[in-house]
Amino acid sequence: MAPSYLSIALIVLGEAFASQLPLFETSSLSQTHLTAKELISSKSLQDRIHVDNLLERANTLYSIAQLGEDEYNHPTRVIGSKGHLGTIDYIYSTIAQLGDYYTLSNQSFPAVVGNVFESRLVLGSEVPQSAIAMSLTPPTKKKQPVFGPLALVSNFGCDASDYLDLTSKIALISRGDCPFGTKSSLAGRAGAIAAVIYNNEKGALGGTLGTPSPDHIATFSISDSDAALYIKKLKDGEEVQASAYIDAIVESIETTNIIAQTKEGDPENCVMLGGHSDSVTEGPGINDDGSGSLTLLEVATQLVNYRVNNCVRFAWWAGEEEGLLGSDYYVSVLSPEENLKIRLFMDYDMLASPNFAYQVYNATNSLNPVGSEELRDLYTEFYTSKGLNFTYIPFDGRSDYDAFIKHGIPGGGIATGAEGVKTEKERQVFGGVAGDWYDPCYHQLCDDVGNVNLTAWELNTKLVAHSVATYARSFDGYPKRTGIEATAVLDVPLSKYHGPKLQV
Ligand code: DTR
Ligand code: ZN
Ligand code: ZN
Repeated sequence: MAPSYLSIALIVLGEAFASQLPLFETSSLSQTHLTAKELISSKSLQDRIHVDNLLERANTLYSIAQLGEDEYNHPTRVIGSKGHLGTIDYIYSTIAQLGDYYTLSNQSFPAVVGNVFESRLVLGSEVPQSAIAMSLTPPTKKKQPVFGPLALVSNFGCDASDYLDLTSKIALISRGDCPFGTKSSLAGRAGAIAAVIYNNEKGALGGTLGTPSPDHIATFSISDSDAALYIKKLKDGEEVQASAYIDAIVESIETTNIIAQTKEGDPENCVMLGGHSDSVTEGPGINDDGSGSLTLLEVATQLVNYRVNNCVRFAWWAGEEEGLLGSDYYVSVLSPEENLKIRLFMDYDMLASPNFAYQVYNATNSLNPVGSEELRDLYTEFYTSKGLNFTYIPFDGRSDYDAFIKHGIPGGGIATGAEGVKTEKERQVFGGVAGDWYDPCYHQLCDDVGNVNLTAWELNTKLVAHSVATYARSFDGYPKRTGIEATAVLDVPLSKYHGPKLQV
């Protein structure tokens, strides 16, 4: 039998042999060229991961972030910017150039974005240094300073009964018990012209008002210490004059998730992974989350050399920094049937922090969708097999796994740290600098190509390749899906975070 028939016959014998066969080119048969691909294997895919390719992609992404300079005066890939549009184009075209291995789609959705151009708060005769205009805050009236007496709101300001008539006053409200947006709305309904939310924990606050409301008013946050003097004065019956000024815009824009799914592989049993394509306004986001997005791109590029038994679905989310907008939207429009096809979701957000720790989401099946624990253990076994340490981090609602685990889909992921501080013990096992942030350039202009640790990035990309290959090859032994109900209980109060910004 001519070799070409033999080789084709061998291919159709199925996986039992094909995975042991070397790659071979068959001779033409009735003009059909069959190139037999080996079945995906973790080691083989990992061996195709090289840091030079990642670094080249990082340089490309930085150049794309520079497209945002004319509008923002610095590189950025924030949603709505030319830097983000360029990122989406780069991802889409890279996958499209791989031929017809993937079904490629873009999912557009409406996203609310805010920008604070200028703000100033004066309490009495002081300018509190901790004052921050909250994300998605509306401007003060006519974008001009407003003046009025400060009024202390009772309790946590979570009920209308906590508010007296605040007409022409500036509300001073404690953090706690309900989202910042609720406080702003209630203050607005009581007639306040601005609101100041003070921290009930030590330190400055920050945060977002979340989904805009017509009742929202211009809202600042300040630290507990900056508020203390004025709380005392007001409780002592003294009058405190204040002024607030915010020039801001809140608007709805269309933005786009990119989804790429292998055409091969069981479409009823998909392994899904994601990273976010956007950065914050402040900088190019090469680590956050260029590292995750580019890792996905590189793994997707190398995966085309293999056959898969289960489908692999890559997602690049838009609007993560605004509050997980893209992954929230994606999960919200999944039908129950489509939801059940996703066997697990792996979140890859910040894989290369310069002062890294190898961090694994500490999911447990008792608190999270069944299967989250098995995914967690895949990560920890990988690090251990390399003689490496790792630490656990909580499911705190700060990244794109949130919508998945809240809708019954097993989730997990790895990270290398953001504004958390590296401990001495972590320095001993990971190196770096104790007492510094894991990523000292987190959400800053300096999150550029020099802000990635290449050793951590290459290793974590090999781990991502391992996670893809493992499940693309087989779900044997992995828990079946049990339903789409929310079975996740986050390690922190449910509403404290939803995305990188605090909302409570
Ligand atoms: N990557 C961050 C969000 C994030 C996810 N997990 C953590 C843990 C600690 C701090 C931040 C985060 C971002 O997109 O800003
Ligand atoms: Zn991120
Ligand atoms: Zn971020």
